[in-house]
Amino acid sequence: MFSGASNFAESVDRAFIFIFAISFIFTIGITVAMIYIVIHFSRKRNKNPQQFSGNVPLEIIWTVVPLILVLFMFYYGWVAFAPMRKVPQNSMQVKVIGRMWSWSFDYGNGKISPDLVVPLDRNVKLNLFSEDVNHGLFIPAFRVKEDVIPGYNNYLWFQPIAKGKYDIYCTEYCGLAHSAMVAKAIVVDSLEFKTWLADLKVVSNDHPGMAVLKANACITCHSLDGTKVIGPSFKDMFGAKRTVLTDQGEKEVEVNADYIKRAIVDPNGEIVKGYNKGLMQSYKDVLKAEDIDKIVDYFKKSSEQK
Ligand code: HEC
Ligand SMILES: [Cu+2]
Repeated sequence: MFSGASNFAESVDRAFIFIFAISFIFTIGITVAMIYIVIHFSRKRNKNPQQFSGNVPLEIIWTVVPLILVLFMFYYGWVAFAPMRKVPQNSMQVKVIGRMWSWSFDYGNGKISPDLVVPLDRNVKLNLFSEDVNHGLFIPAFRVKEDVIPGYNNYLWFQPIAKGKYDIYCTEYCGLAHSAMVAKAIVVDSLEFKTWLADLKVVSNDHPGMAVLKANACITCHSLDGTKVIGPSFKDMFGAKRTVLTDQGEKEVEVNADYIKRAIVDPNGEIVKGYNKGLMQSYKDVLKAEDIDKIVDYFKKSSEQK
């Protein structure tokens, strides 16, 4: 029914289904009882109201039954949760860094990946660090979720039990592009993992400008495929016409090298019409001039090839 991909899936699902089933039964039961009472004890049928006081058997039932039910809930929850905080000695360690608004996974051998790649059937411990604000690392398919908090070394562990590609989300609202703070957890067999881990070259043959865009998380706000995210898409940008708002009013500009440099160094000087001011920060002190040249070159090339 549910496809869990880690050792925790079964116990977490059991707790979930148990609590869900009880809630479901009670929702139906309470609604039916309410409808029955409204009809059966209506004024039409009971001209003279009666007084009741106390009913010991009833009080015992509605105290003891819920008590037993919540104790079972606690039991199933505890059985699922306790092992999550006991990390096996032989776990492979990965350092996870969360920042506004991207994840990276550092394997300690020089390999830093934007996605979490893990070997099947191996225990994996994730050490969670934040560079700025609170984030939450959530891998639904593994049924694990922990807060990623600056100054507090949180962790989680799991053992992947099914190969595949699963979603990773951030579950603490961490600012504007919070919902774009996603990644993938990719479970591969151990041989494939070893090859992947040992390969320290940049695997893709990205344009150097693309590497700068990725490293600075520009593509959290700017898509490459034409969709509007928080900022305008980078697709076919070079040479296009833009209406921008400046302090002097609206004007028409062509996207060229100068415009792109201005947009990166002083993003609020000219605002593309239809977008908001103050969202993009200046990258004046972040990017070197040569990085900006690489970006400009990338935009030029990617807009030419159709
Ligand atoms: C927090 C979201 C965000 C991030 C991160 C971001 N931008 Fe932007 N960017 C925007 C928004 C919003 C606009 C439109 C408003 C404006 O013109 O300032 C924009 C506009 C632009 C424009 C003008 C686009 C056009 O179609 O005319 C360029 C070029 C640009 N950004 C480049 C970058 C680069 C390069 C980076 C990374 C170094 C980056 N942006 C990071 C939000 C972002
Ligand atoms: Cu976040």
